[in-house]
Amino acid sequence: MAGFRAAIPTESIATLSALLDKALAEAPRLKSSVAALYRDPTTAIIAEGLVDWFWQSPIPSLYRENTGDEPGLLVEFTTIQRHTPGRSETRVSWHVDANFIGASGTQRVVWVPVDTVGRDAPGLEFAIPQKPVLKQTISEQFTIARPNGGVLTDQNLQEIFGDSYRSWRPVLEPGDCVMFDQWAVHRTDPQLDAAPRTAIEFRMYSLTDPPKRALEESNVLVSSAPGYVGPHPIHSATASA
Ligand SMILES: O=C(O)CCC(=O)C(=O)O
Repeated sequence: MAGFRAAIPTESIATLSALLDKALAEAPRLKSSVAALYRDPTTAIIAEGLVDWFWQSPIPSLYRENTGDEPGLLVEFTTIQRHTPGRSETRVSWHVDANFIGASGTQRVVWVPVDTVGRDAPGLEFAIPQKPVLKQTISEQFTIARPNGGVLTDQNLQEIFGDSYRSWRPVLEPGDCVMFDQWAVHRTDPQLDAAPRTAIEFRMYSLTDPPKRALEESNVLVSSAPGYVGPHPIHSATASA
């Protein structure tokens, strides 16, 4: 995983923050998928604005530089979260994103807060193993087939990693972001709750090494190029063949 300081210009963050405010004013919950906004005709324009914002931002280039591949956006799994002090429903315990975006493919998540996090408002906490851990171990231990849906406690983490993991709780200012893959073990920082914060996580996949899920399910919305939102192009190709 990697942190990027001042990766996104101030005026661009202001535009994003305004879009997120609009999205959350319309969404009935504090957590919302951009795909859900897209499917509702009354909020589709906000979702389109968020997808356009993504393609104009430096985030696709962060993906290219990190992976050497061309990115597509998993609109289906791009989610907005507003955390309000005292509310627990937007807190997520230890998990890996492979649980819902799938294990296969070159995937990257870029988590972008539009408020300062890590001092008063909760950001993310990562558990970084200090010894090599097989992807298979993480895949088996954090599986959605667990009774709690793959969301684990501190005790579960101890059982999996022992004492050999390090906690990383980055302080991020608006414009900073973190990038991680589907294997990164993380949660909402449980130690902070004094201020609200809004964040969006852009989940990207490789057009040349896509997750099986984006290929197999034609109802998963992606944006594989600026101006396009729909199923992964392989489905469009099949439909028009
Ligand atoms: O924004 C957060 O606090 C946690 C988000 C997260 O890790 C997730 O939705 O997978």
